[in-house]
Amino acid sequence: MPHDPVDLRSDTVTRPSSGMRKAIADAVVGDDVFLDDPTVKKLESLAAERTGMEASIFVPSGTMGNEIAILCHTGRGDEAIVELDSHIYNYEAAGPAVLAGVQLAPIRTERGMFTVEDVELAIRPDDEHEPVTRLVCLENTHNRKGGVVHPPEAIKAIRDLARDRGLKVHLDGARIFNAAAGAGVPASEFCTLCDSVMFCLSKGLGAPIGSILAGNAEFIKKARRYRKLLGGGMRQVGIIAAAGIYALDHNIDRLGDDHRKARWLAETLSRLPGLTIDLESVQTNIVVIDVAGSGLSVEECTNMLEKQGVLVIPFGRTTVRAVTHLDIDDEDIEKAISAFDGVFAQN
Ligand code: TLP
Repeated sequence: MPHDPVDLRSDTVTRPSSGMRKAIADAVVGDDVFLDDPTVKKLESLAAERTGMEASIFVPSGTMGNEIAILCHTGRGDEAIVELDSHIYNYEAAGPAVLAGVQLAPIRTERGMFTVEDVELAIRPDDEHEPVTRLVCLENTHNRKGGVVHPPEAIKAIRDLARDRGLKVHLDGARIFNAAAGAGVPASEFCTLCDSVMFCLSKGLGAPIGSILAGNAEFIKKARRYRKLLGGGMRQVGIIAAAGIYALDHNIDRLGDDHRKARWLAETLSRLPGLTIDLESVQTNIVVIDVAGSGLSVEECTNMLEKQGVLVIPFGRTTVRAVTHLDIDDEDIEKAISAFDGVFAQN
């Protein structure tokens, strides 16, 4: 029988473990749109506790969580400040424009976090010709910048300015528990600095579906209405929430191991001819590999690696991305290294 490929395309590819499947099978459920599902309620209160926020709501995806947050914090014609390489700006199908009627003001940064001065310069004056700046969106860890962690101090500086200027702060914390493991602090240290935070259960935490949006009780009440509007009100969804509870209980403490494997992979691959890796940015479970020096195109690289049983994704004109996660063990990393070796060593 052929072996499963070593799948490093994303930490979204994990499959529920047998323990998680048992939790799913045993879940007590009810109709969550009637607020009747005890397992969803349990997940939402556990997620609020872990983020240090007052309340939370279970949503089908990270994208929906981010978009609901933007809908809650803004009105038509407002502007939100985002990072140029952020998920919200690049990968949410222009949701803020389509759904909220909000214009995005992207700021280019080196590693994914703007300085206070960057934000200060982007805030619009009170002038009827201009949009009203209403929201600042942060991303931590920063996906396109290679999983970089921004410490709570960096967020606090921006939060202080935002408060001063009457702006809300939303954190796209799809991988906030990776950020927490990377910085060695609880996730709540990042989250409580913000007005809202979204995190994904379906990435490094290993659940098959689902994300959480957290904030104060008033914000979550509003979010519940927008979730309904977007078609995200789900029924006996305790069946999925049970996987989320399992993920929060079992799969957070092990994230450091994914980070160790990413570091090992990055350091080894960086020594191969034709590959360039910014090792400073490899702080969590993401490795961005620039293949320009190999003379091969990104497509040629991904195809050749696939033939050797290793999956990575194109991540830019000359870069591919490899992500470690709970279905990748040490042997998989060894296999990945030898596949890269096969493609690039004699290239
Ligand atoms: N990221 C996915 C792809 O969409 C790129 C991945 O494989 O990394 N915020 C951040 C920072 C994300 O990385 C993602 C997903 C999301 C939001 C959206 O989450 P989902 O996929 O649940 O909508």
